[in-house]
Amino acid sequence: MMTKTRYIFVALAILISLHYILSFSHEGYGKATSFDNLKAQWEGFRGQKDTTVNADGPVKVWHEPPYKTPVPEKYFLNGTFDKPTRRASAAIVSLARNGDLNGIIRSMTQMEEKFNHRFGYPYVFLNEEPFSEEFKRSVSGLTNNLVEFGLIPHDHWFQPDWIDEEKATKNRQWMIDNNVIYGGSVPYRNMCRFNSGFFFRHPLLDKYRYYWRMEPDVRYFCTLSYDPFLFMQDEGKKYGFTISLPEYGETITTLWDAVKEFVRDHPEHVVKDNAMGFLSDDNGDSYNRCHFWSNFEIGDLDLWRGDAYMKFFDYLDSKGGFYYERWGDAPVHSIGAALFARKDQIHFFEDVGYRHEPFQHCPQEPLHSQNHCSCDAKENFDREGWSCLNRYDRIFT
Ligand SMILES: Nc1nc2c(ncn2[C@@H]2O[C@H](COP(=O)(O)OP(=O)(O)OP(=O)(O)O)[C@@H](O)[C@H]2O)c(=O)[nH]1
Ligand SMILES: [Mg+2]
Repeated sequence: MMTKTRYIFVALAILISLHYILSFSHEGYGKATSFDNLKAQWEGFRGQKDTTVNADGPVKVWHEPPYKTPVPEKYFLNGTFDKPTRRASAAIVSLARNGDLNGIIRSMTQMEEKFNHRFGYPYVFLNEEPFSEEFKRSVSGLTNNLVEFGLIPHDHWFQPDWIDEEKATKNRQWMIDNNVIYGGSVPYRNMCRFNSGFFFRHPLLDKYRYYWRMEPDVRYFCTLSYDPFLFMQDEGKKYGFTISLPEYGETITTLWDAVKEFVRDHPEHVVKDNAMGFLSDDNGDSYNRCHFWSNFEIGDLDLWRGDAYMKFFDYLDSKGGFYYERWGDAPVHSIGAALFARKDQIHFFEDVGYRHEPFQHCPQEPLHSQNHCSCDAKENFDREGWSCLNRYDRIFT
């Protein structure tokens, strides 16, 4: 005799098979169901409290943002002389010009002091021009670990030939006239497009799975006594941030339209339990301009190398918005992470004190004392009215 559970399984199997047969044999059915499905994902997940099962099996349903649960003890080194017993496949990655040397020295000295002298991760520096001997020597001298310097392939950096230069020039002039930050700069646009779609394809990164993005002249305020890469790897995280804020609207006038078009045409790429609630206050209709500030990122390179994001980037690139507007890598990465990773795979590094002018994230007590943070706890972007952390928090409640 069949048990009740078996009946349910058999019925489910028949339903799923029927759905697949119909999806393949009737295009309309396939589109309609997957789009409906998608809409339900955007609308339905907020507030869901029960355990849920997706294609990967049972997944935890969060009742509060995951960062409220302390990082497990097992990731920490305890005594000062405690050595890591294992390491992730990861590197600290920095895009820089030769002229950024002093700023890089300042950032890297802190990176070593606060974290990496204990953990021993390698560095990769990328540039569209060859690094000078002085740059290479100075930077290599700051660490005992491997430091590699890579040249960016021409086509990964410079404005593609198919961009209508007349239109691009006219739009840059409009931005200059309207005081849009970096509105007149082509190199800035090259940088944003490179960071959005190419840095993770550089051959020097092929051997790594995780990266920590480091910019010149940033501050790392606190001691980090655990390995964030192992944490990301073992906990299945894909993207980590410290500060989130709204993007300047003038730089992304048509970005959201392009995102919506992509999602309409490729609903199969949007994951269940995504972070759309971080990006949109009206279930995806409009973009609230919230993004993770990408000058700090700890991420899984495979998120960007995957089919979903690669297709997404190509789609955006084909619109020309990196040059006709001034699409930043921060909103592009953030939208990519929010749609192609589950919301619980996006991690707020609350314990990492960080400053990139003009904003900082300073951990509050007890983290501030535990991690010996050298920032003023009152100066903390999370408390500002226009931090987007509340949008991140609310997707878990
Ligand atoms: N090789 C190279 N690196 C660049 C270029 N422009 C910017 N970068 C690097 O790209 C990253 C982001 O550039 P930033 O100029 O810091 O951009 P931003 O953070 O939006 O602006 P700031 O507020 O000025 O820091 C940094 O790591 C820079 O060193 C460039 O033309 N060539
Ligand atoms: Mg910067």
